[in-house]
Amino acid sequence: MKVAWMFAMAALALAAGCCTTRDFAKHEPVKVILDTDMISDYDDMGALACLHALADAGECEILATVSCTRKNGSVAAVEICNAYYGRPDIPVGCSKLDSAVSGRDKWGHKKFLDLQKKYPGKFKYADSDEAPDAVDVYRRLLASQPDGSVVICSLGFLSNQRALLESKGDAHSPLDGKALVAKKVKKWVAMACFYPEGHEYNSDGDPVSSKIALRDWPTPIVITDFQYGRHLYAGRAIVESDYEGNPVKDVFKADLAPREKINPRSWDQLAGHPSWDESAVLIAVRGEESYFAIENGFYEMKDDKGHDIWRYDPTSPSCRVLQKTPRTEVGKIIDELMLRKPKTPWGAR
Ligand SMILES: [Ca+2]
Repeated sequence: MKVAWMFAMAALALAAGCCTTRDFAKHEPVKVILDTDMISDYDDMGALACLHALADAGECEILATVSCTRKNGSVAAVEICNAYYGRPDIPVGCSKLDSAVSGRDKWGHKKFLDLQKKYPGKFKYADSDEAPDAVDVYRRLLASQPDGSVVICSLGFLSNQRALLESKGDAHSPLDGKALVAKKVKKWVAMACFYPEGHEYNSDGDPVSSKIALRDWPTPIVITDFQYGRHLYAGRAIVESDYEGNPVKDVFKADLAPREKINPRSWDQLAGHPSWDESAVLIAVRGEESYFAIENGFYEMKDDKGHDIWRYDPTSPSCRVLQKTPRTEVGKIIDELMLRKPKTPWGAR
């Protein structure tokens, strides 16, 4: 088994090597604010793991990690992952909007709460509502960064983007939210929406906020939608690894369907779980043209219930991604990143 595992690791490294060792680390680290839900699904945790691995490689700098969901263990799950990767001091925050999705009793949330039992002392905010206001975190970090330098990567509901746009000038900056975003944000990469037309979980959860955020955002938006990530699989490799004390493995192991339950129609497949959120992190750090074809256009929300529509327009600065590199190859790149061990796990020196 161990020999088979080593062969599997070597094959993954070989498959991903052509893409991980090329020019990605040559550019200045991309400054990223990650916005996650961590309430039910767990591709968020895979995405956060990829982001830390890319930070370890010098490809990005993680400015902040905030939650768009409330009254749950979302922020603590993020803090535990940040601590595991040796970055316990990354600023965290949580939405304060009444319309934000909230609760500890949602499907799949137990695995995030279980992390608090397994890793005591590795988090400050057992309940996400105890964390600072995500808008204040956004405004503080954005105000402190060079103009046009920050990439926002959202993996969940669009509540924080709406609240940020509607924020007023404060001690961090006299600019209102929209002006601050226009000045500091290079682009917003969002895992959201169902194109060319339909409904999707992230854009449906707080639909009025989605509509406002997508309508009023003043810089380019890159959308990786439901359709792109649905058949992009990763995560089996870390579940079947011999890693111990790894919160990313813990979360994937809790919910990934076992091999014997896989069938052609199941959500999970032999390679793992749909990697919607991991695709957003790859786009945020390595760019939308790294492994993806892009189609420029505009998004539209037809109503206040999250009905997504994509309008093709080659003159638009915004785009959605489509397949370029085969999804099986992108999945291997994600697995390789998730399997990288932290430079300084739990901050050990
Ligand atoms: Ca998510």
